[in-house]
Amino acid sequence: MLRAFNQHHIRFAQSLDGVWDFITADDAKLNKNGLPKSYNRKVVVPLAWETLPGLETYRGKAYFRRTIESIPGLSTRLVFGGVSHTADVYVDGVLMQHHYDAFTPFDMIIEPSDKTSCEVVVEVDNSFGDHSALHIENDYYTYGGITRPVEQQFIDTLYISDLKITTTAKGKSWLLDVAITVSNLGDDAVNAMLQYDLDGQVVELGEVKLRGGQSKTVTHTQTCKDVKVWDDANPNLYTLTAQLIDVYGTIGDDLSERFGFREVKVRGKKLLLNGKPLHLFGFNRHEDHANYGCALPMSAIAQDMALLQDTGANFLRTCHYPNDMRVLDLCDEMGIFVWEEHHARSVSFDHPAYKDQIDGSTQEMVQWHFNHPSIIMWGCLNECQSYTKSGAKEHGRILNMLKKLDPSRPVTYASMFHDKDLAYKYAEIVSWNRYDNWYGDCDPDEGVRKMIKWLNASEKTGGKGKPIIVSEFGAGAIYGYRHPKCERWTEEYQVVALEQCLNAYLNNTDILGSVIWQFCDVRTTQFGIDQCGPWKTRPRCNNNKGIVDEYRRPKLAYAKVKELFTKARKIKR
Ligand code: ADA
Repeated sequence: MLRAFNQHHIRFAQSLDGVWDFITADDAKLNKNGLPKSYNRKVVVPLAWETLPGLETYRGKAYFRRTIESIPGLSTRLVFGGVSHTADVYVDGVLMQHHYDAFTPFDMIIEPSDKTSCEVVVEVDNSFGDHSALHIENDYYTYGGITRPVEQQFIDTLYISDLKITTTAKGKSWLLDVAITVSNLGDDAVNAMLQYDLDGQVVELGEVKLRGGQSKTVTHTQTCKDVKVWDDANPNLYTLTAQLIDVYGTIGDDLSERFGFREVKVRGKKLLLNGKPLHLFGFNRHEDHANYGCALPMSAIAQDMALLQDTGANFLRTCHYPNDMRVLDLCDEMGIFVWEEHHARSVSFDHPAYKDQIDGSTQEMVQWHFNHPSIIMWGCLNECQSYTKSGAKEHGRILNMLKKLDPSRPVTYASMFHDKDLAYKYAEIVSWNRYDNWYGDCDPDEGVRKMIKWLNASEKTGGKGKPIIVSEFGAGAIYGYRHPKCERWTEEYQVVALEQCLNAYLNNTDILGSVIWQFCDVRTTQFGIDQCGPWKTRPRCNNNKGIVDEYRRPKLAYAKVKELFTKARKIKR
């Protein structure tokens, strides 16, 4: 299932997760359409192919195939939660959809026919090169595969293609802004009645008329009283279902979204949720697991969220890309605040594909994840060139784009350039990645105080008076490597390093969020014996700064973080 809840009660939707045929391009003989003549493995989707024997480091193309049902006369909508990293989708041998980027969903429509089935082949490519500006050799692994769930839906000519919900506090009441988009796939003009159902209460929106091929967005604002607000202590969720009424007066199509009544605002140095100051205690988490690669099943995702909350954390940064929608659904349910970030870690703005790909990641992230109450800020451009004039301008462009796409959430980016950074003026929250006692030798307390003083000394910094988050800090520890001398890479060293940082940041009243790098150990791009690359120095070809390892076995630091987060949360709530 794409989501952790049912989005359709009328529209027929079924999961395409399960067994698909599979072959790599290295093994395949291709037919005249450029697709494999035969397949040599059965695999289960969602899948990172690196979990298959013999493909542990395979980089290149591979093909996934399966037959899907068709209903004569109805269109089929396919929704892919994520394909890593480039997908070309063929239906009955014809290329119908191209999508770049592992971390955003995409959909496609197969036109009606009189067939009762069709063959879907997905050509997947996880290679690096000139075609890829965001998926590059990096401090996390770009896996290959259909790595997130796939769904098939049957739709008529007219269907509900989008639903966006925004809540704004107004005294003791709330304004609920609903925007429903209806699309006409046919050539002829059509009309239908539109309504929505909010937990049993029906609001009629009247008739929508559409020309052939047209999409139209209908908006409505409703005042709601006596609502139960959403926050971390009480993550109250509501379900709103948009419904199209057909000529027989029955519901012909529907789309449900969940939302929470909550409002996030920046006020001076504070970040407010429903008017109350927020304190964020959290983790950066990559979607990575020793057993599943980036294709974590729901049970493994749920275990991560449970571990995160067990440490006393209330915040997750989805470094450095949009997450699986099921992660966000769980955060909505469990009251975990989220900084969701588009896909960029130290990317080059000069890459020829950069602009299209970064704009795509940004727009698709907001488009698909807009309704999650857990997302309290959008992030972008982790550790990119914010120290040059042109780099800062690019930060301004993306931060403005995010704000335009969604004015309801604050925007930020994680900077490693500190007092050389020229882009703070474009962000509403200043975020620093600091590794005081790992890469640098400075004392975390002294280091951060100096920076805060600098930031607030003059308007020229662009960050004066803005809220501050320490968006990354951490130290490497190899699971099981213990030594009383507390050397680098021991679990003991990580305890001391995190303790120093947490004591400095949690006790500093100017810092509203402390986000540990990182939740779990993750695989980095790997290099052979004769190759070099920036990640070759990473022991085990992993980034080992997790407080649990890649199997989720807790390191010594887990207990220390739990002690300090729990203590701080008691004081700051
Ligand atoms: C950076 C970066 C992370 C990771 C980290 C580290 O801050 O944002 O992706 O690479 O450093 O472990 O060095």
